[in-house]
Amino acid sequence: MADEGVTYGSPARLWSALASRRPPGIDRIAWRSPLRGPWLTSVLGAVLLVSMPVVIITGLLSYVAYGDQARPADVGWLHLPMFDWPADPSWLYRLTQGLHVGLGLVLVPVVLAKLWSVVPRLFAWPPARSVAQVLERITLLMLVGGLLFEIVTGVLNIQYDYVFGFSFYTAHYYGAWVFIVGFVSHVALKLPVMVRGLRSRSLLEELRSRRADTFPERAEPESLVAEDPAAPTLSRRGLLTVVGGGSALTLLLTAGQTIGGPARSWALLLPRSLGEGDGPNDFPVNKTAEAAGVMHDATGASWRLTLEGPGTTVSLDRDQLAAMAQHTAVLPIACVEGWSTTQSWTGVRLRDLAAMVGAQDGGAFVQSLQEQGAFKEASLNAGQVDHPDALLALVVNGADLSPDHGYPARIIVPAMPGVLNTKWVGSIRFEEA
Ligand SMILES: Nc1nc2c(c(=O)[nH]1)N[C@H]1C(S)=C(S)[C@@H](COP(=O)(O)O)O[C@H]1N2
Ligand SMILES: [Mo]
Repeated sequence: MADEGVTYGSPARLWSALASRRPPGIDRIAWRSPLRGPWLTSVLGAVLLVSMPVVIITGLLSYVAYGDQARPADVGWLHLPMFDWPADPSWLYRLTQGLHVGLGLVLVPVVLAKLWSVVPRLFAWPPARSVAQVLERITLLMLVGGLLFEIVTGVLNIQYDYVFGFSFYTAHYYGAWVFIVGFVSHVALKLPVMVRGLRSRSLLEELRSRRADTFPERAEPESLVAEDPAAPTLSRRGLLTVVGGGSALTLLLTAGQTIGGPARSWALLLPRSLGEGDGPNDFPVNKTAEAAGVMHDATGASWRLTLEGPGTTVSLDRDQLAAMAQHTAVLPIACVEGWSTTQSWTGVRLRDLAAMVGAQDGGAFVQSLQEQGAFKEASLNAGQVDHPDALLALVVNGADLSPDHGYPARIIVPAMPGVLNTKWVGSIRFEEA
């Protein structure tokens, strides 16, 4: 229908109708930084282009490493080509998950700077000029919305236990795919623009330039360059230094948990890395025995380990376990939340326990004395049961496990996500191959 001479019949008319309906005040928002421009955006984009795939791939690998515990379990065609997560090298999950969380955090300042560099686009009017542009904007919404959602859920997950009303895993997994679609589309659409932007100036020269010789980039129609630039308050070098400094500070505040020792107290962004326990048991605790509701008498002299196999069931007390062949291995606990700790564990090989009940080459299902909570049980794959360093540990660093670290016995398997290293083990069912 006609309205001020405009009909909405064809896309072209829709765009021009949009153009004439500017929201009041939108012209008055002035983006005047002389630093904004295609070169700056391209530099930040290039950093994200090489680093984001690492965050994406290590995140998806973590989903694979969870194996049968992967959550959400039922993701339809988003289910990954699953493979059995290996038990070698022992630092594998520590590396992949450390990269995922560490790089994810370190890139936050770069992401914020990139968003700042393109923010005038958000307020551009008309919001769309063509069908192609509408589609592009949808991918941008997926890119930015998905990424901010992943940052918020990821950061909250390493700070607090279960602050969500929904499952972290489910939210972070679906959010990841929204982001991935946005990321891949954005790269496909913008790669040539980025390459052109990078070529428009010399990085070395920018890194040498001071505020006094900071001028806006060459303005082209529809470019990010301010029409009415203000005087610079910072050089491009200064801006990149602030962003890089922000990333370096983030690294400092997270890496302490991996470096260990006194550096652990700097790890403000990974607060669970702060040590608890005494002497040989002085290393991070994910959940204390008290919080898990594992009562003292259940783990006392009456404790028995139940082993189930294809034909038999065996019950052992702690002295009987301690009388079996003991094996020592130096292995990390690497938590999905990004912290890790490497200790020397001693106990019985899982494959020896499997052999006791006539099981060979199969996986295992471990149950804790803990009655509530998502981590009270875990499935291990065949390679994880069979590895010579895969243990039911009784001892850590030469001393009995403390109650908080899983006394009377806990699982410890190389390269396995921390969450599957079940504490306060009550029973293990060994499956047939
Ligand atoms: N029964 C039980 N086992 C558990 C957990 C738990 O909550 N309950 N937490 C898991 C998680 S998430 C991690 S990272 C490791 C941490 O082991 P630690 O507390 O000895 O450092 O234990 C795992 N084993
Ligand atoms: Mo964990």
